[in-house]
Amino acid sequence: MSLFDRITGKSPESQTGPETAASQPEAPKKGIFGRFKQGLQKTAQLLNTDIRDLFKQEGALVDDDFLTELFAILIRTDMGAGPAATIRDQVKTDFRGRVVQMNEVLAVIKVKLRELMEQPEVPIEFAASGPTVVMVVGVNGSGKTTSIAKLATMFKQQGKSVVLGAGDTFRAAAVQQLTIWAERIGAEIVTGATNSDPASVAHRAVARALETSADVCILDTAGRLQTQTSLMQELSKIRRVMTKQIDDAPHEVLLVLDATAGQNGISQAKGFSEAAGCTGIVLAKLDGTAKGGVVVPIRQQFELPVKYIGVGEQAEDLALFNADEFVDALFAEASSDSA
Ligand SMILES: Nc1nc2c(ncn2[C@@H]2O[C@H](COP(=O)(O)OP(=O)(O)OP(=O)(O)O)[C@@H](O)[C@H]2O)c(=O)[nH]1
Ligand SMILES: [Mg+2]
Repeated sequence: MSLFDRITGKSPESQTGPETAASQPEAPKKGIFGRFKQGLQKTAQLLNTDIRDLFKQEGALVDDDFLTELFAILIRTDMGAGPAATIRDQVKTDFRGRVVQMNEVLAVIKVKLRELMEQPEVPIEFAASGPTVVMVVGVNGSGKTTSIAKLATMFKQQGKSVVLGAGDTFRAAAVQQLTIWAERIGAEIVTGATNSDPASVAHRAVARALETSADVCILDTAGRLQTQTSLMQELSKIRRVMTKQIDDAPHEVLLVLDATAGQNGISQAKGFSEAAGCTGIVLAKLDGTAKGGVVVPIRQQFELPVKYIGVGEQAEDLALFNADEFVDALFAEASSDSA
């Protein structure tokens, strides 16, 4: 079984990556908690196994060693030293010198974690009239194109019509990747020649969305670093082109972050979010990491809500971020079936 199979519990037959396309049967739909659980399995495993190890059947004495060990476990989820210390200190305040059961400690950890990552659910905000224009940005390989496929799938499921713009004109393969997804999803796609101006693709994509009265227009962009000044300026040019056509476009600029990059990789994207005028975050690849705690520093460092999380490579592996469900999934046991 591949790593992916083990993470998702899906049989190879039920996988429908872009290459294997339309003839495959749809994978059974998971509820929202199921998706969180699936995506957070690795982090949940770390938390559950390691925290469980701290306890014997009769409970555990909350002493300095216990607190140090608990701190180390929390740090391993990449939540950062500050938040891990906050949680440890709460456990210390509540239980120091007492023998306690695991569930008592877990309850305190969960309450604190919820506080640390609290935010309301923030789905894409649709324009009052006309197409809603969404631009998707981020560093190379963070999961932009796949997240666009997932968002488009979600919109189609909501009965909306979607135009995709293949604004990553650097690589022919990037256009091809989005084209395959578009065919599979049933979305129209606007492309440009390799190395052509992405702003021109953006212009044509928005024009097409207006022409066809599409509900949503999503523009892919090439991966870039905040330090690449000319590439960052290119993003501004793309924005201007869109605004010329629709006053308040782009309505959303989503920054796609790679959860497997860990805390350092993510703090690099902070300047990016400001430079590109981002409105929200999509945290991709949470299923590939035990560092699901990284949502905590993201919530603390960015002035942006986490809108969606990516929990797999398939079109339906996207979930609206909900802090409470997220924390529950972090501590869900692998055996309990809540999908
Ligand atoms: N496991 C997992 N893999 C993901 C997820 N999102 C994207 N990927 C994989 O990550 C890799 C890169 O994804 P892309 O969507 O191509 O990333 P990108 O940001 O468009 O990359 P560039 O266009 O090269 O900058 C692909 O192999 C995707 O299948 C996710 O949520 N979970
Ligand atoms: Mg891409």
